[in-house]
Amino acid sequence: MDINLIQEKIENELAGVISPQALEEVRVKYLGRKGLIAELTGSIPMLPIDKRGGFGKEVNALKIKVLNLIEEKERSLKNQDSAAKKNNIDIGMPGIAQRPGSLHPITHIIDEICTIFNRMGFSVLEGPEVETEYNNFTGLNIPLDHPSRDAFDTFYLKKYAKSLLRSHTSPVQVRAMKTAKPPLAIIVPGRVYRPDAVDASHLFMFHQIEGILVDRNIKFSDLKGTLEMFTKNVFGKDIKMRFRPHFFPFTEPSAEVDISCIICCGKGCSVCGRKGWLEILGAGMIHPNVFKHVGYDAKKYTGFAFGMGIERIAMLKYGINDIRLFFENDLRFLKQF
Ligand code: 2U9
Repeated sequence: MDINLIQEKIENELAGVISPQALEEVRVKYLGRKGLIAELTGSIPMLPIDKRGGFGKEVNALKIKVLNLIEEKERSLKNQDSAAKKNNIDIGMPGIAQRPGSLHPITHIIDEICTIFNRMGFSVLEGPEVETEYNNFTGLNIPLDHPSRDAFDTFYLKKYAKSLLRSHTSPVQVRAMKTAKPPLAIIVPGRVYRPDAVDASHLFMFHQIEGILVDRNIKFSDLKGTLEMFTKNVFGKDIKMRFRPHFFPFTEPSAEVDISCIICCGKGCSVCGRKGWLEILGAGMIHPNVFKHVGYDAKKYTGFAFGMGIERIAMLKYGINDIRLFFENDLRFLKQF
């Protein structure tokens, strides 16, 4: 038996002792007539002759050490007790438990979504929030006269020409494509900025997750399968999905994606505006002009892209009716996650 380990165990036990009764229990357990140290002493004659002397010395040293530790603890308990009496504190009273913190709901849902895409082979990538006009617009085939380039829809920085606060996370994918060759499968979470008037469903800063997958022979059906896996993982296996034709400059063809309403399961209610469907994301096949901008051969490669607003997903999933709640830091709200 390792004497050092026994000593360590006794020290740990003593550290947890807060009353004279508990201290007496430890004393009896180790130093009592039938205690561990008496047992160790009793086992010496059973040892081979050449081991007895060394072991005996170790047991004796342990006994002295434990005696000293117990005396020391006794003194410290007495001191505590008299200090507590002086201040009228009941040291036996149970403490007030501290509630451990929890993740912010947005962080929580970003983690959850990234894990789902991670399992499908996507890598998570992040990038800067201050971007160039090129990465935010031009590289994505967004024409010079597109309304999203307007100062009413994008925060431009005065200090540096052609710099802005990114209005979507897509510039991170542009950067990734400029530096890495296909196959490429990435998922990009992060903050984005748009000068919207604040109300229950709009803020001037929110979070997005976007993803792209580029390889030879990627088809629209790959996009469908990937998004189906995603929606079922986040909202449950019974959820239905539909694609509505749409237009984005960076994808062709493009679609908006709805899920069957998670409140009324498609029957029609106030949350889905009696439609039975909730819009949750946009998606499409990456436009060949985007490939040209980043130096990919559009004849060789195809790819899909999708994007969603995280706050919207979180609001639907948790039944939250006001986006401002996420950023007011009201503990009554945050504690629920
Ligand atoms: C590259 C190429 C294409 C990302 C995409 C959407 C469709 C989309 C919106 C959802 C709600 C933005 O937060 S929101 O307002 N996004 O509908 N995003 S396809 O397409 C890309 C991205 C990067 C290089």
